[in-house]
Amino acid sequence: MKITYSDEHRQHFAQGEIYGGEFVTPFERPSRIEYVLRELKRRKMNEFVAPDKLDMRPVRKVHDKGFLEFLEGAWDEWISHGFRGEVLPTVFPVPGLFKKKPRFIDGKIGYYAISTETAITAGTWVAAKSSAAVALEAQKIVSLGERAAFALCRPPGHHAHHNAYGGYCFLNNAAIAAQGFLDSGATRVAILDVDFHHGNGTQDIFYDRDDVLFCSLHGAPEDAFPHFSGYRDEKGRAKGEGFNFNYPMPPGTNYDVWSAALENALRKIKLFKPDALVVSLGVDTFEDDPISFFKLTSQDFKTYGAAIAKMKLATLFVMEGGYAIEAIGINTVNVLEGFEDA
Ligand code: OKP
Ligand code: ZN
Repeated sequence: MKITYSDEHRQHFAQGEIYGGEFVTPFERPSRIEYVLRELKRRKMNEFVAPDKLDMRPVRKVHDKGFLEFLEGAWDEWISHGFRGEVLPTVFPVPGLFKKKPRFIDGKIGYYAISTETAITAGTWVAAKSSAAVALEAQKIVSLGERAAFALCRPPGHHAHHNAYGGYCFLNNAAIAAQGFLDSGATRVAILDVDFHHGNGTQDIFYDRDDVLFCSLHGAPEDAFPHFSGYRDEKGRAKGEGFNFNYPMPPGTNYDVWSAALENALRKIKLFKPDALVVSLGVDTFEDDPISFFKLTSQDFKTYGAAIAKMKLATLFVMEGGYAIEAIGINTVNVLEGFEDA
């Protein structure tokens, strides 16, 4: 299958994140992508496509205008105050006090951020746009008739809300691609999020809508980031009610349990009769992932790639998380190979 990719992802290379009270190198780092590229090439998956310049129309449909302006201008505004580090939040609105957008940059960061591990740097906006362009290019390839494509996105996207960033995500690549499918003539699009973390941003963006079905398998919010969403009773709102399905699972979850949830989600997707399927492909469900707690083996990735293929849908894989650096390539390409060989 064709793989869309841009090396502009390297423009986003934050130096630090707060983890366990320490300032450490972010788990989400440029080398992740190098490992995926290396493994793709090793297995002769060589059909790389560079993206066109980002079409902002689908981006504006899924993200808030003020939010996009904030992301675009945050770095310049930050340094204009003489700040010398990376853009990090220091304040957050507590429930009940979430009223107005502040004027000063510190306040605005807290207004738009969901969490502290995600620094904005000089190149973040360029990289975030390139990641969305990579997703949209792959969407176009599938809309034009290919059975599947892989968008090698970085930074990831599924934690980015309509109007908020965090969890290493700025623009919601999977949501933008789903919108791209609709704008290219699809009537219904399903998004299957197999990243270890709840796709809170994607859920937020489509929560009121019945044209995009969202299913997410993830670590239960009691124990796992992003902590405040991903419960089973979040089913959608208004017209969107019944078009959102969460599968939270506890620490230690292995493939037996995980694949039963996958089968259930695939059944919902089948009943929805989508014109296209977007897979938010995070491989942080891996047993050796340093920040996650599921127990999938490398072989399991191949098995579920084949299960997704059995849906016989036009399928777009969008890269999300995965932090066991050396295994990311193997696990990601196992999904794609399992899909292609099915
Ligand atoms: C992004 B993706 C703070 C922990 C924050 C953030 C993880 C973001 C994962 N104590 N960890 O879904 O892989
Ligand atoms: Zn994740």
